[in-house]
Order: sequence, then structure tokens, then C-alpha cells
Amino acid sequence: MQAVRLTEWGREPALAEVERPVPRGSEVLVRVEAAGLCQSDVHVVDAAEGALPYRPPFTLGHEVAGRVAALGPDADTDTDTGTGGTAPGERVVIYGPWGCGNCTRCAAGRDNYCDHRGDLGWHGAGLGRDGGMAEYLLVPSARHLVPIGDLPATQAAPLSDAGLTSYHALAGVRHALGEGSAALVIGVGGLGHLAVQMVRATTPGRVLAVDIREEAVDLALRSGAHLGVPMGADTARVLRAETGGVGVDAVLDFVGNEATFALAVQLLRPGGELAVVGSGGGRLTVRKPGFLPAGFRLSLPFWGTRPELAEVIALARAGSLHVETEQFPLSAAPEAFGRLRRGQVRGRAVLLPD
Ligand code: FEH
Ligand code: ZN
Ligand code: ZN
Repeated sequence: MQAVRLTEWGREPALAEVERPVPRGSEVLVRVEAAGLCQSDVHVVDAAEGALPYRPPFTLGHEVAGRVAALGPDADTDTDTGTGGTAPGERVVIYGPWGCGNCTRCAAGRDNYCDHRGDLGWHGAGLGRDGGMAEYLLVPSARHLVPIGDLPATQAAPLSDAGLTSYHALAGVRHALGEGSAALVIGVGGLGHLAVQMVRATTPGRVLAVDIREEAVDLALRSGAHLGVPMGADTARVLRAETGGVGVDAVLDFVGNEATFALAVQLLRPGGELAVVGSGGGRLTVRKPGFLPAGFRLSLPFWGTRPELAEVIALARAGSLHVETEQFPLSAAPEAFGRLRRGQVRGRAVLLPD
């Protein structure tokens, strides 16, 4: 089968012919219908040897949807439990952050915070283990599969990472977004445009959005933001005015650099919540006494949980989420990587097996 492989550190990923896997034990083989391309894939490809605990060669792709093609002899086929169990032909999205499968976190579907994630040598599909930028994906257990019904795979795949990561970040700050509140979304790309929709769909809060790119500000407004503002010298004043001078109750920062941290701290109300999702490498000095808002809370959420993925899919199936995608054939993966590197992808890039 065709697969986009990272063969060694420092080398660009390339399409290669590899054996189609055969499921054993509790494994499930999924025929891939769509695989999203994430900024983290670029970080993996660009990583220096030793920077990540992964050992190439492996297939990339950690946001994947498709159809169950075959099951190992011990795979869970009980589809009535709602927490796993599958059958041949079922259309599914794959929960990507595979953990050890034995700790209490993994048992609760919180593999993203697996107690042993530092010892595994991988972080999941396409992250040190063979992923879904391929015709088939071998999944360790049916517990990592979430049924998608008639949701298109090109919508479902990005929801397993871009969608789930945004949803999990919002879950940590949602308590601050009651009546009369305001949320600020910084960075309206593949994750941010979904976060705008999720805030609108699951809270009464007003949504303000900021990005350096005018087309991203437009995407924010199309996604339901009440106000979209280009990042500039006047941004903080314009945003504060929009909140009647009090500031925002929560910031979801999908960039995470010095400028966005400064903007967040300038705009957060006392008791405000800052969730940093973007890996922009920014630093924030936390000191008392200091200049952060009283009651300031910071979170660094990572990906999300399996139960949350089922909630994201339910929102999408109810028509509350739409993923902006740019689709590429699997064979054009190198072009898609290049476009993502240059910031030239509108929404999320999705690869489709040829
Ligand atoms: C995956 C693995 C490591 C770092 C970041 C990520 C994200 O893309 C998951 O959403
Ligand atoms: Zn990712
Ligand atoms: Zn675990």
C-alpha cells in the first residue's frame, strides 16, 4: 500500500510502497478515507535527531477517518457499549493520542495524559507509530475508534485533532464563559476557526477573534465571531472597547508567542483564564507581586480525551461544526507540507488516498 513515510531525521517525508498491515489480537485495520495534516507533522519532520523519542521509519498522520476493514481475533465487537466495539464496514474517526492502555488515565479514555507517555517512545498514530497518511491504518484497539455515521471523512478527520484539541482547551475555560462573558480566540487557522464555532455552539459568550492574516479574520467572522480584528498596534484598545472596557473572561491562544501572551494578559479580566494551545515558544513571567490580573489562571492543554472526541463528532453531526479544508491527493503530500510550511493553507489540509 502507499504511505507517507518519515524514513530518517532531517529527510523530507516521501510516498513509499509498504506492506498492508494485518490486524492481530485486539487490533483493528481501518481503510483510510481522509488524513489531516497538522503543524505538528511539520515539527516532527523538522525535528533534529534526538529531539523526539520517536524512531523512524514510520508513517505520518495523526488525524484520520475511514472505514473498518478487518479486526483481529480479540478485537472488541460489542458496539452497544458506546465506549469501543466495532464491526467491519463501520465508518469511524480514530482517537490519535494512544497511551499505554493500562493506567487509570488510559482506562478513562484520557490517553492524552497517560501516566507513561514519557516512556512509550511514541505519542500515537503517526507520532512514532505508523499513522494514517496511508491507504490503511492499524489501530491497537477498538477503544480508539469513534463512530461517525454519515459524517464525511474529510470533516471527521480534522475533528480528531484540530477539533478535539480546540474542544479540550475550551472545556478547561468554559466555566468562565457564562451570560455576558466574552472569549478571545487568537489565531484563526485550522484550530482557531473551530474554536470560534465551539464557543458559539456551547457557551453564551461573545467571541472576539484576532489574526495577523486578513483572510483568517474573514474566516473567523464566517465561523461566527462577533468581531474580528487584525493583529496590530490598536488591537488591545479595539478589543477592550468591544467588551465595554472590562476585558475578556477567557483567551484561547492558538499561536503562543510573546506578542499573543502580551495581548492576552492586557485583555484578561480579573479571574480570567488563558489556555495556551499554540507552540509559538513565547514566555510569560508569572510572579507575585506582579502584573498579571488577580485570579489569573493558565492552562497548557494537550490534545483531548476520547469522550470529548465523541462530543465533538456529535456537535458536527448536529450541524454545529464545519471544518474549512483544502484537499490534496495522498500523492501530493509533499506539496501540502510545503503549503502548510508557508502558511498558505486555508483552514485544514486533508490528504485523500489516491
Ligand atoms: C501531537 C504530538 C506532539 C505534540 C503535539 C501534537 C498535536 O498535534 C496534537 O494535537
Ligand atoms: Zn496535531
Ligand atoms: Zn496510560
